[in-house]
Amino acid sequence: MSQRTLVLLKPDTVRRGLVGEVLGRFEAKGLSIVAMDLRTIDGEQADQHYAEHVERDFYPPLRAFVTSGPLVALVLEGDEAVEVVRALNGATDGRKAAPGTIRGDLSLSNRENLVHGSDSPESASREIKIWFPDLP
Ligand code: RTP
Ligand code: MG
Repeated sequence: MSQRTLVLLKPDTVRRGLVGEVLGRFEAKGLSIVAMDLRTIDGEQADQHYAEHVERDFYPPLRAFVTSGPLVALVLEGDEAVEVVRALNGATDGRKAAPGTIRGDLSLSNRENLVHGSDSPESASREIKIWFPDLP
């Protein structure tokens, strides 16, 4: 079933010049870009996006990281897009993520792990509203 999912190419992806590499993997898989924007977010938008994590110990450095520079926000669409993107991204910790995944191939960090993908269709619709409120 065709789905939409919210993807972030986090500030480390932009800083490291890996936007083309990472975006290319999603495109090569067959997912369509429905919306895409380079933007720098403030702490309030980070809190909204990561509402489930704001009370966690790891949140303050995560908040500092995601607000540290421009990121690329995307809506991708395709068959089972939520699960497909999570599989392409790999495990959260780049040191443990399987080779062949974006994080497994390109990240050595548990925080600076290059990408975000919505974790369920419900999260995807919540996050898409936050990032692209005008998207039909
Ligand atoms: P994401 O939400 O970014 O797609 O990543 P995820 O589902 O794989 O991981 P999640 O548990 O939702 O964590 C969100 C982001 O927080 C950072 N993080 N740091 N212990 C730590 O220092 C820690 N744990 C998670 C990562 O940037 C992770 O992607
Ligand atoms: Mg998550």
